[in-house]
Amino acid sequence: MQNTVTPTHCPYCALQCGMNLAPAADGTVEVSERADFPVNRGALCGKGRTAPAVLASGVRLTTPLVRSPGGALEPAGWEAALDRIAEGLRGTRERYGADAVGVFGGGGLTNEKAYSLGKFARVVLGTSQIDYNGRFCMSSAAAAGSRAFGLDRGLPFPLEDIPRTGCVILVGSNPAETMPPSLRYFTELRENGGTLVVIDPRRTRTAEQADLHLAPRPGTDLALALGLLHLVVAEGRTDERYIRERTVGWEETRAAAMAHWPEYVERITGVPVPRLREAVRLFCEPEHAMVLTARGPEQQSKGTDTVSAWINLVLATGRAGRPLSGYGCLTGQGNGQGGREHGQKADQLPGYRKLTDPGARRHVAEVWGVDPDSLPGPGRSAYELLDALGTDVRALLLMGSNPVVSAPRAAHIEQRIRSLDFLAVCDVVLSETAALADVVLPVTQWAEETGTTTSLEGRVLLRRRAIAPPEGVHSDLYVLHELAARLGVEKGFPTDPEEVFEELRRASAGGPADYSGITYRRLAEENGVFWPCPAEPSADGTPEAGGPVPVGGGGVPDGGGLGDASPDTPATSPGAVAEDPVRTAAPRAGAAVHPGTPRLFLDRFATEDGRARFVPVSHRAIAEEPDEEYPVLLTTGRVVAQYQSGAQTRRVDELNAAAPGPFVELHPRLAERLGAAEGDPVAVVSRRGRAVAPARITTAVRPDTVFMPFHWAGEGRANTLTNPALDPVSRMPEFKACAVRVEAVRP
Ligand SMILES: Nc1nc2c(c(=O)[nH]1)N[C@H]1C(S)=C(S)[C@@H](COP(=O)(O)OP(=O)(O)OC[C@H]3O[C@@H](n4cnc5c(=O)[nH]c(N)nc54)[C@H](O)[C@@H]3O)O[C@H]1N2
Ligand SMILES: Nc1nc2c(c(=O)[nH]1)N[C@H]1C(S)=C(S)[C@@H](COP(=O)(O)OP(=O)(O)OC[C@H]3O[C@@H](n4cnc5c(=O)[nH]c(N)nc54)[C@H](O)[C@@H]3O)O[C@H]1N2
Ligand code: SF4
Ligand SMILES: [Mo]
Repeated sequence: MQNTVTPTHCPYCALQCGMNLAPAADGTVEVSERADFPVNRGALCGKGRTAPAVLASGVRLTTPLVRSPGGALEPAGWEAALDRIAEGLRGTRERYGADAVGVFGGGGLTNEKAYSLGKFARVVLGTSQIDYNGRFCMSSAAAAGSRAFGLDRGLPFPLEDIPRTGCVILVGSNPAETMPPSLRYFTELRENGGTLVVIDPRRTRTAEQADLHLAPRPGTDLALALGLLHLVVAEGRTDERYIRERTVGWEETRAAAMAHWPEYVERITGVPVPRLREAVRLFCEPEHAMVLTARGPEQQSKGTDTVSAWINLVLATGRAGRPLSGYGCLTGQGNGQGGREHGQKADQLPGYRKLTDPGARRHVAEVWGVDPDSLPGPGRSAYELLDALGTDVRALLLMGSNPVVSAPRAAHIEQRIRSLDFLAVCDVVLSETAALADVVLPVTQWAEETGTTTSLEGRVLLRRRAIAPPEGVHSDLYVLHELAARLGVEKGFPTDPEEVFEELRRASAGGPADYSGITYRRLAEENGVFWPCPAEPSADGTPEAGGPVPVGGGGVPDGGGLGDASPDTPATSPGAVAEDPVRTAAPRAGAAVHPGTPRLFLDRFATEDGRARFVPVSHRAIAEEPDEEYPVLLTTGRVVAQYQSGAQTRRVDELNAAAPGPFVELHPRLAERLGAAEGDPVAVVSRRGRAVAPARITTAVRPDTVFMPFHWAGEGRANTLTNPALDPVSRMPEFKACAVRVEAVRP
């Protein structure tokens, strides 16, 4: 493998750009263009291009660290560090019970890691207290998608459909900064005569490319979508036949929308009625159209209802489950899609199964070789879990997140983390959260290990190992294997990712996210495979995908449930593939393999009766409206050159040069009132705390709103300010809107 070029994928966002890696003289790797991967066709953003910088030994962790009696983190051997973790977890369980031990995962972990982490929590620790950072990401869209369509796959169609639709409404999404190579799809859409509508309180680099930009007040997308639906009805633009044949629940939804008059919606959102009408015209006139949401409308305490309102608009106009049309969510993290399917979520088992479903418990318990009754029930959501640290949950194993920077109300969460009896963190660098741990384990990174991710398209991809890790660094799978053994479970936690994947195939078989027909070999040959991809039984009844599904361990009950949906889970539109007019993955000649499912719902939705569900929703205010004391709205988000909590990208010189630190984006009118000039430090104060960062004065933001990126720790940490008010369904915190005041900082 050494000295050759290895085709693989970027370690960062959900676009999962293809890239080639070749070993470099300094022991790291060089990134080069991989033109054969269709999604990015060789293009990379600065983060992907510079990712190898984090492999360098001066930057990353290369030895375990254990906190000494004196209180400092000191280098230690693996055996001692693993023993210490096992002791910390076991001791807590013995004293306080299994649910006093928590696990926190991440949507950046590969499918194999996410799967093993969920299994480790339920089988080895016996705890219900596991959740992950994806709760902070796309959980509102996932909840709304599930309740409308019976299934949550972020994009039910590939990105390549975008240039051929007629209109895209992009709601609270800034791909120019967050997924630059994907902008091509929107540019091509416009070149082909389609239109782009962007809805964002800021005039972002994405909004600058739109035919129409609506800039609502943060937190009012629900009213905006209802106003558009009102106009659709009033202007007679509904698709009555589609509504009759493919949906249920229209009457109530229609009534709810009719209560949201355009003038009322203008008052709530600040978007003038003529611009609402223009958006409706652009969306309804072409034959095909799409709505895509990202974190703007989703990271709200009513994010689920907000996404439902957008889905209602798509359904009422007959756009879901039809070629070149539909609703999609642009998932964020590298494995944001797969990471939410295989069991690191509080309420979930692999294959996107429900932990409360007796049939799902039986199936997975059998694969795991355990008694279904031994599996714990659902636990707390991410914020609630972090909030319980030091009280109900006294020890934590954390893998793939940096909540000290990225959790809402971060000063409080930092204090909860500090109050733990025991904290173990696996990371590639010493993040702000790892720095608080009792034990830190240095783990391998993307270029040093093999594993699968599932991109925002629902395309399962193979990341391949290109170089050997430094001595003294092991994989997350090795960590789980060793800890399981120390806690009395000798088998079931292999360190070979392909072996884990083979078990994941069986565990997911028959579930909504069915991976049973996918193999590493197929992934290598086919540039990825879209799920669901069941292992279809051949004529003689033996399951036969790119290889038989091995039945070791518990096994799949008499080969059943593989091709067909199991009785306890809804069918996932098996007919869709045959209907697919523009299928990308064709079955290989002669082999009875399922081709994968690039496009979902073309025949039927994944609900019991095959129809989509309208969900009647009404506008409600954000959890914390501005008042005299806190008169301004704060919203938060991203810049192109930093990634998430910045744990990785703040260690890359080139990225720091481009985005050196936090800032507060504010309108000239607000700046003038404060007497703040460009670059002056300003303080942003909320009921949770105070953050200070230089002013960036721009007319791109609404005068009633300030914006801060959340990539930094310390004084400029945006999450010191954010409000952990949770969505009642998805448990998503309100990252995108809270009340603040802005003050000039005098030296
Ligand atoms: N450079 C970079 N790229 C990334 C990441 C990163 O950290 N850095 N993270 C990855 C991940 S995990 C994710 S989830 C994605 C996120 O990708 P995006 O969702 O595109 O990113 P955000 O900047 O969080 O939010 C998008 C936009 O929402 C707007 N917004 C704020 N409040 C509201 C509101 O109330 N309504 C509406 N309609 N819009 C609002 C913001 O102004 C912002 O421009 O990016 C991925 N890609
Ligand atoms: N104010 C505000 N806050 C937000 C958001 C917002 O828009 N506004 N967005 C939210 C969203 S969408 C997200 S996704 C979260 C993300 O926030 P975090 O969960 O903090 O995400 P990362 O910074 O990517 O943290 C990943 C950590 O895992 C490490 N890591 C990377 N790969 C691996 C691996 O394979 N194994 C292990 N063990 N560790 C690894 C990295 O070095 C890093 O320390 O932030 C949320 N917080
Ligand atoms: S857009 Fe995302 S996947 Fe592509 S290179 Fe940038 S960070 Fe990596
Ligand atoms: Mo995210």
